[in-house]
Amino acid sequence: MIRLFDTHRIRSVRELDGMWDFKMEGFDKSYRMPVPSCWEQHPDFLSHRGKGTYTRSVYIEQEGNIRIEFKGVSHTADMYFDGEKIAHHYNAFTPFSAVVKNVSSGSHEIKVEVDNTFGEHSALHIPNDYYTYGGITRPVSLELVPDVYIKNVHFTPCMSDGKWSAKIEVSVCNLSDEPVNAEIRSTLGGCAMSGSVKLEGGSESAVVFEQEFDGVKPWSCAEPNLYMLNTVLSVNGGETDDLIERVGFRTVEVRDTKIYLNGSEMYLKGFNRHEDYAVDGCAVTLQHMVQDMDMMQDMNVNAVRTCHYPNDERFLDLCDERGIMVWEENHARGLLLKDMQNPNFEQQCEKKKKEMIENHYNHPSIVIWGILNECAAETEEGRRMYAKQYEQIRSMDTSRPTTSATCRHFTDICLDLPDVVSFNMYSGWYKDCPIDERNDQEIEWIKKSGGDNKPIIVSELGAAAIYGYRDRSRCKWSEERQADLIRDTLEVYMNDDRITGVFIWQFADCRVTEEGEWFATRARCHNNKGVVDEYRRPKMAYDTVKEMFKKYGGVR
Ligand code: ADA
Repeated sequence: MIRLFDTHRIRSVRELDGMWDFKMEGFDKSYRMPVPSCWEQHPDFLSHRGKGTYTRSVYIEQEGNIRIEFKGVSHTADMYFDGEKIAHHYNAFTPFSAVVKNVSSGSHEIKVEVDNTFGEHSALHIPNDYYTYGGITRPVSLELVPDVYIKNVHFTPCMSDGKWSAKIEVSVCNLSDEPVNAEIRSTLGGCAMSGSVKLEGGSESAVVFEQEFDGVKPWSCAEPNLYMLNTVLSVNGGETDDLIERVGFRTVEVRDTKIYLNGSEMYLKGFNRHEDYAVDGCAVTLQHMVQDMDMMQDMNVNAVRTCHYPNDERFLDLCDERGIMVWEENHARGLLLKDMQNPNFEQQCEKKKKEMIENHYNHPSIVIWGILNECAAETEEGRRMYAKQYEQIRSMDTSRPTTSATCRHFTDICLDLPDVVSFNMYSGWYKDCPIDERNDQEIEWIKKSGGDNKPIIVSELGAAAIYGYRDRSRCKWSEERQADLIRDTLEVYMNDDRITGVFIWQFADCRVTEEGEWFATRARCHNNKGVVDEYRRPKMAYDTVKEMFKKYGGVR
């Protein structure tokens, strides 16, 4: 399943999930590997960094253009169709696609060379406090597209004078060499919008609708109303293509030190969640995504942070359906200036942000875009890159605020750049200091360092515990101490009117790399700060969070 709803009725779509042929560089054996999955699930590749090749055949019934889309390949892919290279893509967490024109009917071969090695070629996937898996880790689809097809549809809701309206941008591609006139018709609820566009051969263009919508209900945490936005493209009077998006009417505003959803002040309370599940690796199945969502909602969350990368769209679809606000984050974690000076860094970040926003733009649940978690915000060169990245986001989307989680306490020189200031703080864990005193110091510093009169989010707080380790001394690493620290920390942050949200680090234990010496502070080569372990077995802190998040509501 690619999304939690059908995105086409006219366009032919075939999902290519299933068993593919597989070979791993340096291994003589031939394998059959499930797609999507991580190759680490196979006994031969438990911790393997290398290059694997996936192949399968596809039968094309009628001659025409095909579009192959990968929702995620970890972490670099080279795609071939009948032996010809048709795409190269870096990064596990954003989708990519390729179009092949005039494919003959009959059997054809798709080959994907996948690389999860570390090195200068990879500025974002590096040894880290999470694991970079290998494989085709998210769903794959094959579409038959006409010469003139819909590339994407972006929906931007707006509330003015008590009335909902929206800007709808329909981007269209012309694969043929001949100019074409295309008719576009979009429908949402009982409203229909029509327009036409002339496309020169080999060009792209867009049709933009600005429309008021009477009688629609807003998307909110309490009532996440969603609408199907159905766009049909016609040529010479015949309907030839379509794209169905699912959207919501909601506004996100930052005013002074607060965040407002549809004009109501919000207090975001939730978890940081890595895409990592014991046996799935990062290829988290839909049922495990739903289990995660059910458990987080059982703990009374209203928000989730996709640390530290764009998530699988099916999880974002779940957030849309459940009224869970999302801080979606471009891929980067804990990069020092030397890492940010990798010659590939800036172009890899720029491309990933573009892919993240282009593909996830319509999710009403995404209420804030994040970048560069704990990167070199204390340096002038780092500041230049932060500023450039915020500028890129704003050039693509002015409907959502921006932020970045810092740990460069008292030295960060970028707090004036985002709309929302966020900081990671582990008072009582990494530093044995009074939580309230440390919080006062942090906020006073933020206000004097460019963050004054901005919303403040505590983007990470928490402590580690080994599942099943109980100790009456309540020592560190026991479940008791983790529960105590989370309770004491939330008591401070959720009672501080200067703070407008908290994200606990983290929902579930996740695997980390042995490289980079993470092993020394990560027992089991896992980050053990989950309130559930990697098999989603609750620790004592589960009930603490459930109690605390119930005690303090999401809307002040
Ligand atoms: C940082 C980082 C997280 C995780 C956390 C921890 O704040 O952003 O990814 O590494 O620390 O567990 O220490």
